[in-house]
Amino acid sequence: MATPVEKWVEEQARLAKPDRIWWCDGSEEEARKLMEIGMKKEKILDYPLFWELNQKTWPTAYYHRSHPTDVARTEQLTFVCHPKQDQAGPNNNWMAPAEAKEKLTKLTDGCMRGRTMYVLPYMMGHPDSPYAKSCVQLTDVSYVAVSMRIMTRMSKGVLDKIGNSETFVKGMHSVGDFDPNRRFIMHFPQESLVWSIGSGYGGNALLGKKCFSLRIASCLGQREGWLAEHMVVMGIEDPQGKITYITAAFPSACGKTNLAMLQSALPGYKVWTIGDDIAWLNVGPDGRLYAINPETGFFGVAPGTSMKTNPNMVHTLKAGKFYPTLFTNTGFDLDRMEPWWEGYDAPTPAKMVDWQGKPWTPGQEGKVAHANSRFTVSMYNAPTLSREFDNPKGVPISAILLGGKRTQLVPLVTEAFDWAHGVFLGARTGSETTAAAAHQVGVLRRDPMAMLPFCGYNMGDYFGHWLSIGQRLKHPPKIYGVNWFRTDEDGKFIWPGFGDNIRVIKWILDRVNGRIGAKETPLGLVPHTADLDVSGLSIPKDKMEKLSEVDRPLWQAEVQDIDKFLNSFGDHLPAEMRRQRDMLVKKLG
Ligand code: OXD
Ligand code: MN
Repeated sequence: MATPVEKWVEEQARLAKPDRIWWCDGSEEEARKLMEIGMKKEKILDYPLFWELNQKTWPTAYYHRSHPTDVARTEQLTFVCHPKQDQAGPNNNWMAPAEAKEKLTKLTDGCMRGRTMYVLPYMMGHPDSPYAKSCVQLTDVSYVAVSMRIMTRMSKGVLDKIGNSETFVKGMHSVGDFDPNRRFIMHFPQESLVWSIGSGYGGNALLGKKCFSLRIASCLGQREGWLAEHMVVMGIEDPQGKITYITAAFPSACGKTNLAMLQSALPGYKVWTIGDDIAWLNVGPDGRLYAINPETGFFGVAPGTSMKTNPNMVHTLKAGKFYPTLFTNTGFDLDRMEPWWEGYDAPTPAKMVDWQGKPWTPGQEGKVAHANSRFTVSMYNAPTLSREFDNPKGVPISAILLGGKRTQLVPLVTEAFDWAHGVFLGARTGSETTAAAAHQVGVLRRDPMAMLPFCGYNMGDYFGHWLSIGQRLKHPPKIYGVNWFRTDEDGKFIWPGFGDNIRVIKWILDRVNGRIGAKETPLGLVPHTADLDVSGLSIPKDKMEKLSEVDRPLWQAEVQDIDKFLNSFGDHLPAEMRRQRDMLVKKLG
């Protein structure tokens, strides 16, 4: 008798009509075969899917060039298909499930002709974790199959675990013909189904990542009483050897990956990495908040990654332990067969091809690497990997950092008065936009908890869900707003960022451990000047003060913009959020 997984795979194959079906087991041997196929035979683009890179300098690494129109998440083509539009909220594109399925069925009919359908059984979370979820993704491209091996725990064992159960997360993916007019990333939370067609880009195609672990999982979390968040998870070891765990949410390309494996500028402090993008947060039996990272890989932005900004990532990329490591849309040095990108420390190669395969010489206009070019690499390669990474229970969280990129207005670090105030602080967070999604760069958009593109349900209800989690926590983590990006009159960043961010984290650890006081402002608690360790930095006193300044008239204008955003959730916005807003207005005077 066919299992529910087998039945579903057969049904999808009847529609997509692949030439063959390949059940993947997640082994290295299989990944090597898939790479061979991608390099030689798989006719998906009019060039090979992979080139082998220099195995001496970049062991296990391969280069991939995407379709030129397929380089970032496409939020305008991403839909969440709840039965009612109201459930999706103003933060999501919505389509009625029946209409969405009709559209997708037409687009999928025969889309895998001449291709292989790869069946990828995988877990999000450690298989022994009570918080883990069993999933199956189908795809028609080896690039996605091997990427999923890096990013998730893929194995045959997942099929045994699912057995005769109907409860598994389904992902149907095809690159179709890459036509943006026939591209959709659709989510069906009621069925834990993601159906994505027309794109091979990570955020649109590795369905365990944003699509399941954030959009669908946030809906599951709302139902089951937990949170799926766009957060780094890390442990910070202090000079006494005590490790404190924190999470941190930032919108795409604000340096989450750098933060997750930061090389401390302060002696005696060390960062241990658990995750750089996604955290699942559960209330533990002891009333503390526990975090797991459901993923096993980094899908990080290459430009700007260097021995200066993130030495641990350079070591991770060169480690060559877990097979394979992929580079997508960077520059490509054909003489040395090496990847290269703007901001990398190695000298600029004299002759390269750019991310579109066109000859490129240093000094010429435009960048050799796409701004959103990426690496895909296993976390098991990371020298900073936490001992707790595979702990099925996760790690207890003492502080949550909520950030965005604001060149003005928002202080370097602010501690919320309490959990509910922290939820409001997160709700009003905004960021100047980046290249990880296809939209205008540099415009301010509100991005609560960095979840605007990823919350699979009405964000008004999401704030209510955060508040209800807070009520169940006996020992809630403290919540902090952080902003590394404030600039001076000349438009230069005041705070050095990168490894120096440990200074802000040290202040947070000192607060969490009750070692120091703080100064009250209308926005929350900020550091007393003497408590922020800036030894060895040369930031003038007036600039340091600017980092914690609250400009009341500017904030009054900011409140009007916050109001516009919060009001868009209508009566889904919890009364507590309005109360917090009124309190802020009163404090601003
Ligand atoms: C990512 C993103 O790729 O947030 O992590 O876009
Ligand atoms: Mn992300």
